[in-house]
Amino acid sequence: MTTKEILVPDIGSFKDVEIIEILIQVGDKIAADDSIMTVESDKAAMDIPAPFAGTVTEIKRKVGDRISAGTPILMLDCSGQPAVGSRPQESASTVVKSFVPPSPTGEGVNVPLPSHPAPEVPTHIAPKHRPDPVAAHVEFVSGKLAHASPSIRRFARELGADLTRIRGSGPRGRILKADVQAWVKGELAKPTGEAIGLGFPAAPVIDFAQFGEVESLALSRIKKLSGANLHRNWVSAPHVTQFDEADITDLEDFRKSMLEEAGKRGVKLTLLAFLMKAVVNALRHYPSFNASLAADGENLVLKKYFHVGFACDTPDGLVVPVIRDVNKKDVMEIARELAELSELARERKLKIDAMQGGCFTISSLGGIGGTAFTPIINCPEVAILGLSRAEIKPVWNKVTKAFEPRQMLPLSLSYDHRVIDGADGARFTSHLRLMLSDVRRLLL
Ligand code: CAO
Repeated sequence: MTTKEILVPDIGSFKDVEIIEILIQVGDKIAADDSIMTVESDKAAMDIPAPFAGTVTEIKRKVGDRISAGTPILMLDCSGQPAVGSRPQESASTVVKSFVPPSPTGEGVNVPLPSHPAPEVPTHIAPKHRPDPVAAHVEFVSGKLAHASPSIRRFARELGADLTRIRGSGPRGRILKADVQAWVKGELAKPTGEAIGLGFPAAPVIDFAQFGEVESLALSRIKKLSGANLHRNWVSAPHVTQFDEADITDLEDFRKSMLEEAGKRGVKLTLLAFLMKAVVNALRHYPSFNASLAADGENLVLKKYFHVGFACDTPDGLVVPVIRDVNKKDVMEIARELAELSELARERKLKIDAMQGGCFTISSLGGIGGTAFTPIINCPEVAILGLSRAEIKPVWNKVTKAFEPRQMLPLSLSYDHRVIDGADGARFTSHLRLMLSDVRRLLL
């Protein structure tokens, strides 16, 4: 066994520099010029390459130690290596790459290229290894500087990882090998939503703990699923939200007058049940709202059935049960089904088919509060109706020429502008206003 002690080669002005990373382990078989460790001065990082091939038998230094030219760093078993000793250690080529530490506010800001001294390159470096004075030490993409040692840059390059998108967990935010590996794993695990070619810049990875105490809470399965769908729907369908108000004073009087009778039949007669009927009436008048874009993007599939979904808030997140054939059911039956499906949803007993086949969705936040919101279309449906809290407001009566207190229900209709024009959006909510202002019309 021919064991050689490896000393730090002449590294120019790099004296008493700190080892920031050891890139090999005892037992590793390394080739000549493989990086052994990375050292860092206050203005540059540098990889120390192996002068010959061999097997590492001992590592004499650890991360944090300070070294200069001549410091023993490694024992290398060079048995069976033809080139052993054929190349003086002093002539080992050294790849020098400097970095510029990221500015504390550098993210997303168009940072100008820093003017800093060219790295001091040992004179014995072979020309092919001489780094470009700027390009080799700075990853400069999208105005962000990455702080990583040359070996990590090489590693990232091999994996096709963009260092500017990786947050370093090392000292002063330096990117470590583990950061690159974690980033690549994260990228591979991402849903393939990027298939629709949106080309968003990645959101910055922020360590919130640096600002104060934090706690990590896993998202529920429903939240993860609905989140991905909501995101896709929001970006793939051009949304427009039409706001309106419906006078439900008479409807509410009627509903309240029926509460006792409904109660005797075991039904909680809610406003939402009437809204379902009013929506189906409007869908009949405006068939493009009861439609989906065909996959070819060239046709509209008009539906002759009227299945209406309703957003239901559960402890695990949002689900959308669907009431089938609303046109064939009376308000009592709808109210009963609303209650049954909501209960099943909250007990996590809703079957998949109870959430399929919807033509249109109603999202009611009226029981909670708010004046208006922009609901996200439940694609492939083309419209969704949001309901906010009904309030008594002064409304001008043209006949009596006086303000009257009326109960007004805020409507927020989001629609897919690829399918529905703004004029039809306004017509649809006007139709709903008409239906809701005179409950008798729902019978027609
Ligand atoms: N204005 C004023 N009061 C309203 C109202 C409105 N628009 N809508 C409901 N209310 C009242 C009800 O009359 C009821 O009052 P009482 O208890 O005095 O009878 C109370 O608010 C509670 O109603 P509710 O919300 O339990 O019942 P509902 O039939 O109106 O709604 C359901 C059922 C399932 C839609 C609802 O429970 C729910 O989950 N809403 C949240 C939906 C949601 O999260 N949407 C957001 C989706 S986008 O993220």
